[in-house]
Amino acid sequence: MPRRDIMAEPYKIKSVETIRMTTPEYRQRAIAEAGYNTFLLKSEDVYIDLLTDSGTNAMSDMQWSALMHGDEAYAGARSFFRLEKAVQEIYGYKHMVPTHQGRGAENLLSTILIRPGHYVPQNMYFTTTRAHQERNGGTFVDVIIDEAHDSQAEHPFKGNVDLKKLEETINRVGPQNIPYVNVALTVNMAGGQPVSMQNLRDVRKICDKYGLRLMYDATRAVENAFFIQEREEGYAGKPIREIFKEMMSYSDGCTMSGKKDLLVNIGGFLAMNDDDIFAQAKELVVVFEGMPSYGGLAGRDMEAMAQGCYEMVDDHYIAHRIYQVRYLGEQLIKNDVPIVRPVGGHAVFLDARRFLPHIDQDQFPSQALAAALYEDSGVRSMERGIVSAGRNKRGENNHPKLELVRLTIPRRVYTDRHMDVVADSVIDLYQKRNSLAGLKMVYEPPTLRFFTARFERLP
Ligand code: PM9
Repeated sequence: MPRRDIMAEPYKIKSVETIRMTTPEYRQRAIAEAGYNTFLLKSEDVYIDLLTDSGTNAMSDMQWSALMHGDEAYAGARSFFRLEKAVQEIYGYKHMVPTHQGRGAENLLSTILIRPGHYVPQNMYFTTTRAHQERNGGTFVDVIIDEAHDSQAEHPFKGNVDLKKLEETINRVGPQNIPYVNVALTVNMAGGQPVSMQNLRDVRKICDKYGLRLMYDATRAVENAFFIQEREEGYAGKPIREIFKEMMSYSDGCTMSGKKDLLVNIGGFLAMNDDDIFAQAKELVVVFEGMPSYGGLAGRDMEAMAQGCYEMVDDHYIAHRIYQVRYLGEQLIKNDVPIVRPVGGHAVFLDARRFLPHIDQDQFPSQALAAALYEDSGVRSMERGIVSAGRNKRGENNHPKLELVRLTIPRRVYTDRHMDVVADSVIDLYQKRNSLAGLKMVYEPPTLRFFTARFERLP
């Protein structure tokens, strides 16, 4: 058991994967060839991969052995029923439709419920979620509290919905034009910031008052449950599994990317209590994904997800996960590197506006910083700023207040020593920040441009 303040990994290592060391000259060439976009690097050229925590999890021995129990029947597979039971037990929803990943669930939900002229209030946008809302003619409305847009504002629940903004939105556009209120747990683009239980209850009350559905993006909801246990009155010492179930009980369903909380490499689901939405989701899933009993997944993937449902709510596992992210964040804070405060659930976010104040937002400071970090140490991170924010309906660049680089920690993959290497490189870079230059975009795809856009370095 942990003694004093030392928190070691609550697991031991059974299999290892060698990672490759490269030289600075090699990395300079590699990032230039990748158009200064870390998404376009080859993973074998990366030393520590903090691009994302999505699908990059290390599975447990129990998950690997569950793979062998995969029932690969085309229809009615045993593995589907095991996943359904796990979702019902842990999340508490009545129905579940598997999808190949989170955006598969977003596609189903948005196609079923959103019509042109609709508005979807949400606690900050997420890239793929908003893309599906817009594809179906909807408009995303940001109803997160103002503090979420300020990287330095210390607030225990920076992901909270601003109840006043939510009610004003409902009254402005009319409840009949709101197919559902969407609450993300935690809020990725705000820095992995949580939502309090009280806020979820309050949002539920407002939804009930206007007869609105409340859907969650439950992608990192276990991390959210940890922050409630740690910070909210009445939840200290309460098992994560109970807190998690209570959180879910205030909603009508969720979209879920299993590639995060569920500790797997692929998978997702759409869950709901409503029989009619379930019927429609089953009809639609066959068009996009596959039979409602596999939704684009192999039986073995559903087995691994089902096992992940139980492992993710283990109190020791989630405490260590959050601790490791914080361990990295605190090293940076100690060295005055500007990061989003407080440190969130899945990542440490560098504040590129403060890191590189000499680079204008239209010269992509976060993209430039992510490229420089790779060059410095082979650490791969991700831009979460003006490139990710895309363009508005008039075709102009959105200018988000947060201009960030995300150092995302995969679950159960790296040790604290890896975190030391990352911290060392970021601190070094901060000390020579004045030598970094901005970028110009030379290729821009029409949607979700951050994945494949290309850049050149400005002199
Ligand atoms: N998130 C991430 O790296 C992977 C794609 S974007 C680079 O953070 C939320 C809150 C997410 C998310 C994916 C999805 C989509 C929905 N909601 O990637 O389709 O963070 O499984 O999930 C990514 P899928």
